[in-house]
Amino acid sequence: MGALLVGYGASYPPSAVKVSVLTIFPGFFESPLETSIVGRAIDSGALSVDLVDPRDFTDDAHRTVDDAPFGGGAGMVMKVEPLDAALSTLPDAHVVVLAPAGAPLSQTHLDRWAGLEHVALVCGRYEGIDQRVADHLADEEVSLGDFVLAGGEAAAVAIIEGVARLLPGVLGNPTSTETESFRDGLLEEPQYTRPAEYRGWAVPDVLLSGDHARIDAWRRDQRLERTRQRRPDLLDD
Ligand code: JET
Repeated sequence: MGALLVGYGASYPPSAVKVSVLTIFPGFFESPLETSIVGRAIDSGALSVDLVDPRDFTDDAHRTVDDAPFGGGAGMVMKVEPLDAALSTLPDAHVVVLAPAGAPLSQTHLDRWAGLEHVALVCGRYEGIDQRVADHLADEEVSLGDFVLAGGEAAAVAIIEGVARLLPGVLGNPTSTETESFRDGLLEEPQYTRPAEYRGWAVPDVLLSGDHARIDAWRRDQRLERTRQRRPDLLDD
C-alpha cells in the first residue's frame, strides 16, 4: 500500500479543486485555461473549471442580466436573480465576489481556496453587482488591488492561476512554492542567468564565486533590503 503513495506525499487521493466561474463572458477564459500551468493543472485532474453564464438563468426573451441603479446614476447594475439562480446550482461552493471594494487578496486566500473542493468566483461587469449578492449569497468579497477593471474576469483568471500552481503535482519543484515571496513575508532576491555581463551590466560577483555560504548570506540580505526599500508594510508586524 505504501508504494501507492509515491509522488503524492501523505495525501491520497490528491486533492482536486473545482472552480466555477460566473461570467457573462465565458469566451474570456478560453486561452488562459489552455495555457501553461493552468492548462496542465486541468489536464492532470488537479483542477477543473466550469464556466457558468448567468444569462442561462434568465427567463425573459432578451436574457437580461443588468438593470438601471435604484436612486439613479450612470451605468447599469448586475441583477440579483440570475446570479442567485446560477449559484443555486452550486450549493456546496465557497462563493467569492471579485470587486474593487473587497478585502485585499493575499497568498493566504489562495492557500485556503487551494484546500477546498469547490470555489465559485462571481465576476461583475457594468458598474457593479447588486449588493445583495455579496451580502446574502457570497462567503467573501475580494479585490486584486486599488484599481478598477472593466469586469471581474481578469481577476478570476489571476485567482485560478494562483490556486492552480499550489495544487499537488502541478509545479515541477514542490519546495519552490514554500521558499518564494510572501510565504515567509519577504520579497524574493533578484535572479540572474547567463551571460555574466551584457552591455556592461554585470551580474553581482558573489553569485559567480561558488561560495555557497556567502551566496546564501547575500540572498538573505537582498530579500531583507528590498523588502525594506519596496514594501516596508510587509515588515510592520
Ligand atoms: C477588481 C477586482 O474591478 C474589479 O472587478 C470588477 C468589477 C468592476 C466594477 C464593479 C464590480 O462590482 C462588483 C460588485 O460587488 C458587490 O459591485 C466589479 C479590481 N480589483 N479586483
